[in-house]
Amino acid sequence: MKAIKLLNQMKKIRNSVQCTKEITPTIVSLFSIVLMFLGVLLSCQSTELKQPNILFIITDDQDAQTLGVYGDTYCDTPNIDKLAWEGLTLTSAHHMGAFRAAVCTPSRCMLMTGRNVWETQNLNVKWPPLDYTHKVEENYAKISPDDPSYYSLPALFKRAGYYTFRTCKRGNSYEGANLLFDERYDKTNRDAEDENGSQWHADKVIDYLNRRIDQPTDQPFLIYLGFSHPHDPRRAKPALLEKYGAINPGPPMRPNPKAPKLPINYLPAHPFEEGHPDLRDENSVEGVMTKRDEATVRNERGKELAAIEAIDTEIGRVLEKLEATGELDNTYIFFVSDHGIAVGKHGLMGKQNLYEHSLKIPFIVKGPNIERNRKAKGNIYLSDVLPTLCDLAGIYIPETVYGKSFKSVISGEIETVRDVINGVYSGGTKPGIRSVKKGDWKLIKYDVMDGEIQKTQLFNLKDNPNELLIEHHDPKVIALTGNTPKPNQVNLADHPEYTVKRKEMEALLFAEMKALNDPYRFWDQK
Ligand SMILES: [Ca+2]
Repeated sequence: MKAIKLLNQMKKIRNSVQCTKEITPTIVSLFSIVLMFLGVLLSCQSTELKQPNILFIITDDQDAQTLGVYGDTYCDTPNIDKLAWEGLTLTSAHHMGAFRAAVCTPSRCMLMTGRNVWETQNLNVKWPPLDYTHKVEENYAKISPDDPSYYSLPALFKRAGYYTFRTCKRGNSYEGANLLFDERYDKTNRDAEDENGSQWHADKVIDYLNRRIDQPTDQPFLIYLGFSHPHDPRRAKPALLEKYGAINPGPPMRPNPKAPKLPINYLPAHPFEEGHPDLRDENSVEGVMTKRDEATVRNERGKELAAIEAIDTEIGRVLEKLEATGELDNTYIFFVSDHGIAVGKHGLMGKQNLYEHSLKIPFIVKGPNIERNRKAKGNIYLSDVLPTLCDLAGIYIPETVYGKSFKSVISGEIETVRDVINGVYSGGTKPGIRSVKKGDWKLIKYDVMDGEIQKTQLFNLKDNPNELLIEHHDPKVIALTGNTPKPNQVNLADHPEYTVKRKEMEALLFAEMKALNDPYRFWDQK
């Protein structure tokens, strides 16, 4: 704005100077040079002011450690690796938790509203009817500022002039927000073939980008591209299954040497009932059911990586098309998952726990002015995404938001947006599981099965990043994982030298539960 004012003032001066005629031609041309310089300055500024596009890619149930940038080298993900190489990877990103078994639902509600887990309890999470026809303007006309969806991601971006596009699985999300995307597609695709696999969602985005090529427009876009894999059933094409030593659905009779090795925090069973009997994800996953033997877990991990590589291929197709639009340089590209997943870690198969593999998410962002190949902690939640996207697009951040913009982490000014990270699982017996992290320390508490199970775990994540337990020291487990834990790689909650640390973390957890309006209390919280 300042540059525009200055330019106008200069033009006025030049006009008045040219009118006086006594001024020499040299002075007039000097003014012209200054004007030219200001014009260049202004055009640079207007490029910077152009609203950026957002391509937000989200996978379903993905442990961050499946990706090379987080340390696992099994899975071939050249396109995701390239995003990480060209952008920023957050090493401490979380989904915060869930109060229902379908962890996806609160996770996606937090993403769409910027609210914390407990604040998403009364949102409209109905599934769209099978005969649903999308009429965005009618849907938008029905909402008022009293409706939470008025401040949801698609509504905020629609009001800011964006074209908002969504393709994702059916259900398990905030329907109030889904109703407000300009364009929406819903299909849960977990099969191997293209039409019922990850390709279907990529095709929808590619169709849209082709339209932008055919009919160029200045309208910025927000594309929400949600894949339904690697959530089970993890069905993949034969060539990919072969590559990762897996069969579909499994389990095989014996371990395939080509299958990914067991994770070092693998256990044949969780040491205690974690509080959700008959949970689908722990008992009914295709090809696994209640089995946790080496052949079954390695086969399932092979299927998981095959599904992730299939997603990576589709991301590559989308990015190639985005480049063809000529809009790649003005697009922020995010790659995240809705939460993590165990797939054999700690004897668990699902995400209904608060170990790092399930609480943390992969989080990569690449875009205008983001430094290449950088890692930062971030200490973020999915609730921070909405305010951050608003911040990047110059949209006001609504007061209903709990999350914080981490634009300053993206720009490299700061390393983290908060010191303390909470975790909630309250989808089974109550109150359930809670965790709190600060610095290197993490406390997890279980109060489940009507008080039958009351457990506390204390980990130093710097010394014990995989949250190994005494059960991981069992020679039979060591023989399977090939990993001999260090003596201090155990639950430290009952070790006398950590009594003070435990007390401190217990107090912190209680304070955080109160601050989050957690409706439950644990057996020892007064
Ligand atoms: Ca999920």
